[in-house]
Amino acid sequence: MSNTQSASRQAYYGEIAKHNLSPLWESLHALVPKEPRPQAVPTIWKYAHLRELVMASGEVISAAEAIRRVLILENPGLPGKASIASNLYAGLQLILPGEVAPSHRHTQSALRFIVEGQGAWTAVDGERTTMHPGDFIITPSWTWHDHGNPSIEAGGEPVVWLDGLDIPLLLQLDAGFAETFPTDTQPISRAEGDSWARYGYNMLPVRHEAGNGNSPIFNYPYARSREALYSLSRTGEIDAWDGFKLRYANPATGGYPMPTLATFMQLLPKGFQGKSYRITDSTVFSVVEGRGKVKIGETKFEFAPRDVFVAPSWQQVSLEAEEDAVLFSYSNRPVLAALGLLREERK
Ligand code: 1HN
Repeated sequence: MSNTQSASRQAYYGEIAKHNLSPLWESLHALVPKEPRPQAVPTIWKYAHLRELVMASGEVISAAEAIRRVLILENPGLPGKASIASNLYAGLQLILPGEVAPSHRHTQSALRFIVEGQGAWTAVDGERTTMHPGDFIITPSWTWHDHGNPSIEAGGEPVVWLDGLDIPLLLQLDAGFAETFPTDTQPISRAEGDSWARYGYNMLPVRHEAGNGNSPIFNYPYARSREALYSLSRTGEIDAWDGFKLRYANPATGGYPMPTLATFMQLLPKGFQGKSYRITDSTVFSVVEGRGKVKIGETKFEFAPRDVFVAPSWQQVSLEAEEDAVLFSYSNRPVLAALGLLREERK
């Protein structure tokens, strides 16, 4: 293209910009890529480096003042976006003995995955559940939720969990609403364990009617998930890509626990060398047990218990385990699946 041509094009672009117009042909390839080109980059957060910083947040601010005392895991490819991947939020939340994180609700769906400590509780729409490491807890869209931790005298200890939310998706959709409950803690109307008794045993209340797609179980205890995977590892066939992997389910529908977030747990037996796959759901992993390696795109990480790492959309992923390893993960798979956009390739 000659200089005069280029100059007259620039002048033209300047002219149309005044009328809120822009030339598609300059951005067509970026807007309609041949395949996903995520801005998020493969990243690991090593808990050995993070722990001290998370604990130090307890001296910087109280849970009451912070509302939620959380360090956001921000992808270096998405600076300032409070996102670990294009459509996913992740953070590490600390609650100290004697603290309460006050009750509120919002349209964002949230999951908690307990990383360290136990005995704290979360209340969701009238029922409390006690946290243990490896438990997966949900607070569906628009449910009241508050968290608390017993005092030191009552045996409380610092508790840290990974928060996973669909925040970037709801921002994109301009669908965020939030409200604060008038008191710090919400009234409790059902005994702890009520929802587990009704929905946790492959049985349902006789007149149960499927609701809005959110699971009626709100704590999926680690002991049960771990037992399922180890049982499978003794009797079932291993998957060459995933090891032994199960998806968490809404027991009333068989669907995902919440409409925007899928969750998984997998066991990679010692010596496992997984084949490479790629999939269009960006996935956040939290290491529960064991050490190993993960290759995401061209990047290789060593992982250890409590580390968090992210595999953005359509990056080749392969997993290896030096010792039995258990990984929790979450993704935006339900959204992609509902829109017919879930693609997977297994080599
Ligand atoms: C939230 O409500 C929690 O309830 C954690 O623990 C993290 C991040 C953004 C918006 C709401 C919680 C959050 C959040």
